[in-house]
Amino acid sequence: MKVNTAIFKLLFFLVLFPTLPGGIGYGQAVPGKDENIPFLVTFGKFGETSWGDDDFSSIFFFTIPKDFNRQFYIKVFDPDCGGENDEIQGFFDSKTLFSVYGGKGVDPDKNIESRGLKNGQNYKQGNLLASKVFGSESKYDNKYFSFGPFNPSEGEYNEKWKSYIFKIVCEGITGDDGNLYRYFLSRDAGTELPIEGANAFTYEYTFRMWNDNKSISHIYPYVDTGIVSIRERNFDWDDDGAILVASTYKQGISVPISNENDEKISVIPVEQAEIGKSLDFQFHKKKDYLVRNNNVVVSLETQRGDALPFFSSPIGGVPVYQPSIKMKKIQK
Ligand SMILES: [Ca+2]
Ligand SMILES: [Ca+2]
Ligand SMILES: [Ca+2]
Ligand SMILES: [Ca+2]
Repeated sequence: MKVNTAIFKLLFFLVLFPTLPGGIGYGQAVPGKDENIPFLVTFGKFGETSWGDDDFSSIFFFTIPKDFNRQFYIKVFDPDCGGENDEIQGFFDSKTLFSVYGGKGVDPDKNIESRGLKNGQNYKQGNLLASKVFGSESKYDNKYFSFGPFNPSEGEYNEKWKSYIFKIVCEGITGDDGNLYRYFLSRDAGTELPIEGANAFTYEYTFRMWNDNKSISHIYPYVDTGIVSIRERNFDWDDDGAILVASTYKQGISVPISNENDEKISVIPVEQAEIGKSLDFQFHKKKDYLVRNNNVVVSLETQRGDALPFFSSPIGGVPVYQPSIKMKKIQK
C-alpha cells in the first residue's frame, strides 16, 4: 500500500514536472547566469575591510514558487576556505558557518531585520533548518555540499511573489582568509536541476570580479512602483574601471567609484519608463592594467530608505536600452 502510494506520487510529479530542456534561464545559480560574476566572497571576521568585505557575512534569500511541492536542496559550491578558489592571507585559518533558515521571521518584506543591513540587528530570525561549519577541507574543495532536503512549506510564504522564502546566511566566524563560493538551488542533491520560477535575491551584494581586463559583471535590482530615485553605495572597488547603470531608458550612466577601503554614494534618478523593470548595474574592469582579486560590496536604497533587492535572475529579463523611449520624450 505504501509502495503503491509512493509510486503514484512519483508518477504524479513526473507528469506535473517533466524534465525541462536545458539552457532555460531559471534563477537558481547564485550568482546568476546573466550576472557574469565568478564568486560570492565572505572573509573571516579577523580580516581587513580593505580586502573588500565590510561585514564578514552575507545573506541570500531563495524564492520557491507555491506550485512547486517537491523537496529541494540548497547547494554550496566550494564551501571550504582552502585549496582552490579561495583568497589566502598568511595561511588558511578561516572557518565559515553556513545556516539555512525558514519559517516566520525570514521574509524580508515582513521583517526588515532579516535583511541584515544594520549592525546589531538580528538577521538570524526564523527557524534554523540546517547549518554547518567549513574550514580548509579538501573533501569540500572545488565541490558542492548540499543542504536539505527541504520542503517548500518550511519557508515563509510571501503573497507578493507567490513563493515560499528561505534564507541562507554565510559568516566568517574566525580567521582572516576570504571564502569564495557560489549557491545553486536544486531539485536534486547529486546534480544541479533548476526549479522553474524560483529566484534568489540579496540586499547587500559582496562579490569577486574576474581576474582579467575585459569582463563585465552585472547586478540587477528591480524597480518597484513608487521609486523616484535610488541611492547607490559601492565599497572597495579599488578604482578598477567604471561602474555604469543602464536600463531600457539609460544607455549607461557612470556612477562615482570607490577606491581602497572606502565607499562612494550617489543618487540616481529613476524615470517612469524604468518602473516595473530591472536596472542593470555594470562593472567594467580597468583596461590599462589588471586589478587582481577585486572584491566589492554594492547596496541600494530607495528615496524612502528602503533597501532594494538584487535578483539573480533579473525580473522581466535583462533590460535592453531602447533609444526610442528617450526620443519620444524629447519630441514632446
Ligand atoms: Ca576551496
Ligand atoms: Ca589566514
Ligand atoms: Ca570556498
Ligand atoms: Ca576591492
